[in-house]
Amino acid sequence: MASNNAARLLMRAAARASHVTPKPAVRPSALTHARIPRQQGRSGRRFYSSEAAPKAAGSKGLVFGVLAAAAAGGGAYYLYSTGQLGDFAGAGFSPKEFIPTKEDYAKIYEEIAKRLEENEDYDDGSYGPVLVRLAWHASGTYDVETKTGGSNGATMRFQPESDHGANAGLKAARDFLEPIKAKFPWITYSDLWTLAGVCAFQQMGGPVIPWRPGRADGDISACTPDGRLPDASKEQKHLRAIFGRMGFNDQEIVALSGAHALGRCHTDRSGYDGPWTHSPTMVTNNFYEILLDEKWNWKKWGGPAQYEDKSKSRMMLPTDMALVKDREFKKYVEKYAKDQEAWFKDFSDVIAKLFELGVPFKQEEKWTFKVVDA
Ligand code: DDH
Repeated sequence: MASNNAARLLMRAAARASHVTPKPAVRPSALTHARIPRQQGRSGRRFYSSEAAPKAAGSKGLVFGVLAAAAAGGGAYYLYSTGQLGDFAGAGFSPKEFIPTKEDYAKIYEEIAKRLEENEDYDDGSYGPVLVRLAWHASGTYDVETKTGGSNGATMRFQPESDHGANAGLKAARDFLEPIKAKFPWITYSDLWTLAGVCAFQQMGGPVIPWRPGRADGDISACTPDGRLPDASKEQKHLRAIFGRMGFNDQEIVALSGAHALGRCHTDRSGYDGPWTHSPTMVTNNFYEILLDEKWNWKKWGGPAQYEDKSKSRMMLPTDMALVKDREFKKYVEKYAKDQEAWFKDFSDVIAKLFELGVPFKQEEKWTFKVVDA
């Protein structure tokens, strides 16, 4: 994506990586050898507030419930009020039937995009990576056999799912989206979380991802059992079992894993530590490049077993390394390392599929949203 937005992101990533004035012509992979300092002491810890969890659908304080209507096209929504509609008078809708259009969802996309970097002290300066992880963890619980789990329902709002080990730290993403949900109460949490994932990925320089609305929020009874998301300490057999249960093949597993170009591990969330790449707020195929090109050693520390590169500034999980240990997986790692466009295309297809697992859409048409110059 040679957009201005991508160029801007690249410059910021370079600035963060080197603390020198960025040169606009730097290629993402050229950042590979720059060292990004661990942001000790100014991480996002303060953001996982100890406030009460967002109120659950059906709970006493909920102002609106939103029900996807059975109407053809699935675009009609009805708003139910508990008498506080006046609070939302400024939000531009009335208690009547409200049928959101693509433009209404585009407004939400824009709002998320504008706020992604509102707090430069949060992690590497963007909520983008943690929003992508929220959308993935909401969707990756799907079980193709029982047709349970998936993004429909947004059941991570409830305990026990919010407390599942794999979801540690995602409160930061859910809390980030609360003011947006308050401003646009007609969107379901499950549509909002996946739209936020799409928005974050695109805004960080990734490919366009088709998306459509139609997810309904579930209740606590739809929470999925613990253990449906991957365990980072495991290897290829586990990856095939977990992603196979969602309905993904080897190529799709490898394509999805490239999302680890983004973000970082946090010792107080997963226990692991550090970013995968030197440009953690920018979507590139750098994850595959360094997986192949760098020399990875076990990190000597008291934490869980993970790999680090020679400069000790980047990390890999055991599940990441499985992608080059396994011959079938490695073929795709090599392909995506060589060809970012091929990865962008495959990633767009597979993430769109992931975000739609198990959703009974009424709307056939998928929409794409333009990258916003935020
Ligand atoms: Fe991941 N991921 N992920 N991941 N993931 C973590 C962070 C992020 C695994 C484990 C971890 C995907 C696949 C896997 C993102 C996106 C995606 C962390 C660190 C662990 C651990 C959490 C923390 O400490 O904050 C494992 C295991 C797998 C696997 O087996 C394949 C996929 C498929 C995606 C995706 O989006 C499609 C992102 C983004 C992050 C960075 C989050 C952040 O806050 O930064």
